Amino acid sequence: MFEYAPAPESRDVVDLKSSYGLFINGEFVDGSGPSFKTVNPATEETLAEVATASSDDVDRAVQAARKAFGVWSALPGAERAKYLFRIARIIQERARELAVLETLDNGKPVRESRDVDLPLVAAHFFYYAGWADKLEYAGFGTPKPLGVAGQVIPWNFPLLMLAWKIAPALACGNTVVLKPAETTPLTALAFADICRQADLPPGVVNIVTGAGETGAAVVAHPDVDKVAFTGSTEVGRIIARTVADTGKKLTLELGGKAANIVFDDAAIDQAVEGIVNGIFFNQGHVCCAGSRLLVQESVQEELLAALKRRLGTLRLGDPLDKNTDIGAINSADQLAKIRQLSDLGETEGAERWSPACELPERGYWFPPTLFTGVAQSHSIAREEIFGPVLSVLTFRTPAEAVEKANNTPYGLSAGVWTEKGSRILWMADRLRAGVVWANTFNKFDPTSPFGGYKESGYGREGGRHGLEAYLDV
Ligand code: TXE
Repeated sequence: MFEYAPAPESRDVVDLKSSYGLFINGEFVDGSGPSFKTVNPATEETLAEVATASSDDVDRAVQAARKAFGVWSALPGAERAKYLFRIARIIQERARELAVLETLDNGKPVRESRDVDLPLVAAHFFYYAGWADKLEYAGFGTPKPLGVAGQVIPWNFPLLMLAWKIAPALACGNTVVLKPAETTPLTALAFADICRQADLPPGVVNIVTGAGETGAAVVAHPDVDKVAFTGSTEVGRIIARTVADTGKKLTLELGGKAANIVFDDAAIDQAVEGIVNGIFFNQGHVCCAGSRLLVQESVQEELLAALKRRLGTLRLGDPLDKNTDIGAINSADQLAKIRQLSDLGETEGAERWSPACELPERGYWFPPTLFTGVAQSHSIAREEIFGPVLSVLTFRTPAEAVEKANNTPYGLSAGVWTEKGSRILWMADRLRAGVVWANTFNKFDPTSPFGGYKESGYGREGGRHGLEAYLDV
């Protein structure tokens, strides 16, 4: 008889060093700031010591990028494409190692890093490689690269956010100084190694690790021409203020509080899968997560019963186990934020529910959680929790669904579940969100532009629109 046997992905595929330096001008070098530890959030074990780039180190990285810009931007697009295709192929070849490394540093289930993150990372390099020699056909007139791009990224999709930022920047002829998040620096450093393997000219990509101060030094550097940031709305505001006094170009991709809207004619089983994927994928550490479920009153009972049954089947635990659905919360700080907002949900009067679920003793964990009886004024309906916590609200009419969905300072994404095509179009027209998914959720593709309305930021990444962020046209 077949027995369910967990299949752990081996961490032996990763060659972890005990310490990592900065990647500047094609070399790994020491940082002059104090080093920091990056830990495995599922076990709290230290994975490695990582260098902190001081503002002098950032200056060296920017100067290297400036010097490389002359060479890189002068290459014919077809030559730049060759490097990007080579990088894409190496990513595919090293996908297993990179997926395990991502899971160790981030806590996400290896099934997700292997089947979602890594294929998308490679796809972005392939896609933008294809644009490098066709920019003059993109409808931008005579496109020119901007120069040195300073890019600061978060910890929820470390390598994928790097790909979103680096692939279009390089395709357009820019050079890059990128700062990964301090809790997930390892795959960015592995990417630095891939740049060397691909013989990318030195200085085209520079990786500077460290905390917010390092990011601030990148953003403020006078020789950076373009800033791209993904992260919290709070830091996005600080960056926007810094950049406002300069001639730099800026794209910001910030938080979200997306509504996943289920009408009474939707296929309930399908909607349940979409709701689960919408909020529990990547432990809910997703800017476009469907964190507010808006369900039509007449199907509320049926949908919630089916949803609770499904949540009971989710497996939380070892992220390296290929059967795990919910991994670890990325950091102690993020866990504290999720706990604080969830407790507030109860204090404010919503009803909390989680399936029976044993949490491992070590590491940072939070069970899949559902709040019913949520009012629009509740903090859990307004603030980005960025964890596996779903707030359920109800509506009666499509107009009320639109009003509630748009009642947020954010506007990154939304989902609509209905069998009626006309209703999908009617809703999509009225939802103030950069992406509207119909009968699906969290679907990403390098050909589609992604970005927000309102406090979710400005500018678009992905697709042809993503090129605009890195070109003077
Ligand atoms: O974000 P920060 P945190 C949201 C989410 C989460 C909250 C806090 O709600 O709970 O933000 O997460 C760098 N100048 N999102 O604290 O601080 C920092 O080192 C320049 C949504 O991790 O914004 C890291 O590399 N850079 C989001 C990056 O900014 C600075 C993804 C993001 O960190 C800086 C992540 C400064 N002054 C969090 N301060 C999304 N949109 O997907 C920090 N950084």
